[in-house]
Amino acid sequence: MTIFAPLTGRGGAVTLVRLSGPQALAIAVALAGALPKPRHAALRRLTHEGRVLDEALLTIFPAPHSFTGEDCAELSLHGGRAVWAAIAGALTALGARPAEAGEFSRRALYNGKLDLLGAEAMADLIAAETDAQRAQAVENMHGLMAAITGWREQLRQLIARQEALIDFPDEDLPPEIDAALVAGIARLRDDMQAALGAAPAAERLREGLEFVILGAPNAGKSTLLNALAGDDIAIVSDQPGTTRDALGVRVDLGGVPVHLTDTAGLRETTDQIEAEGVRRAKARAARADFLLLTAAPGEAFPQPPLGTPHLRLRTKSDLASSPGGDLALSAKTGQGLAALRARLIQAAHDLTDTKGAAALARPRQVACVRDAAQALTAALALDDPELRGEELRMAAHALARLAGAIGVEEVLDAVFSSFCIGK
Ligand SMILES: Nc1nc2c(ncn2[C@@H]2O[C@H](COP(=O)(O)OP(=O)(O)OP(=O)(O)O)[C@@H](O)[C@H]2O)c(=O)[nH]1
Ligand SMILES: [Mg+2]
Repeated sequence: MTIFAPLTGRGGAVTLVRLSGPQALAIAVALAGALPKPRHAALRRLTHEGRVLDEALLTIFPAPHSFTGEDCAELSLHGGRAVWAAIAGALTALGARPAEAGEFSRRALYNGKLDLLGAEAMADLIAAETDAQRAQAVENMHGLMAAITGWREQLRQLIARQEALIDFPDEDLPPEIDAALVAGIARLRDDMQAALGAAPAAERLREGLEFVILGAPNAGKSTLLNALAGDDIAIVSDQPGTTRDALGVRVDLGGVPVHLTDTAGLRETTDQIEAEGVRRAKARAARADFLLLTAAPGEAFPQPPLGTPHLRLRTKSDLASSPGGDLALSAKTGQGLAALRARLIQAAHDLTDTKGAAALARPRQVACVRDAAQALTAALALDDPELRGEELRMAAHALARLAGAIGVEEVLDAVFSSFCIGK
């Protein structure tokens, strides 16, 4: 079936429409007359049932040299609802139907124009809000598949060598060949472990980080949130216990998207609403990627949950200097704010740094690599060539699932449902 959809959003001066499928070129002829040379744009008057609908640039991409791998035609129409409605009506009358979300990409995948990892990365690229997210997604569009293809090739060779060994009777097994095989399996397993170690950083970058401001009532938490957001988000007052709800704002820290949350001041209280605020503050702190612990001069810092990276910020430094803490801040004079921002950017980078390892940014990808690495670890614990060969095949199976070479149907809906129409 031939499908069509606008590739551009509403409201622009131009609407770019793609038509893909077996009838794409015939429909283009019916609408525009003579076709231009492939991949050369030409101005055409679009007519249907004797009515002129628009004047548009037409470009054709005969199969297989198109995004979907099918015959495609693209029309750059004048923007606006009426033009789009007229063209969509004509295309439908000529036998095409509107594309579903992600349908172009799905066809590209079936036709070998796009691989599963590339499709996932493309979805991430379209969703990227900051520069570091964009960079990771662009790199993953080809880099991830290249890394996984390398692993699959190594594994294929290991399996071939293992199978060659199966034919040797036990007593004749050449020990140096077996040792080389074991070393090869261990190396591949270590590569995968490195990628798994970096995966939390890749996932954090894809999803954004959670930074939480924590401290006693009146420590200056809401003032700090407003200063970092550059906006008047949270109510500030000299009354302790002002903030009750956890209040979030998205900030871009050196290209990394960070959700920064202001919380209720931590204290024992009989006020039920405030107590709920304190409970929420602690819950946010427990799952934060990074904590900004605040304390006014002379007061104690809250205890961070074990293992959560944090900075201890001495607030209101214009009022009194006080020992302890990593950084002194004053919202009044601005002291320490630039230094704080630099430290937070550094923390955001550290938390999302994959250190050159393949950036497994989705739980699906992590699960497949974990299965493969586990199978290799199991293989290393086995001496029997047949049993070891079985584990190697399990690892190969996990990597094939990762690359979308098998089991692709199970994940397609999940991947493409996140696409918009026209992708
Ligand atoms: N002098 C001075 N006053 C500050 C500074 N930062 C905050 N304050 C004042 O301290 C008071 C409390 O500030 P908030 O930002 O509301 O404190 P909070 O930690 O959010 O307080 P709760 O929401 O009640 O937990 C307000 O009167 C602020 O104006 C600062 O750097 N210097
Ligand atoms: Mg507050």
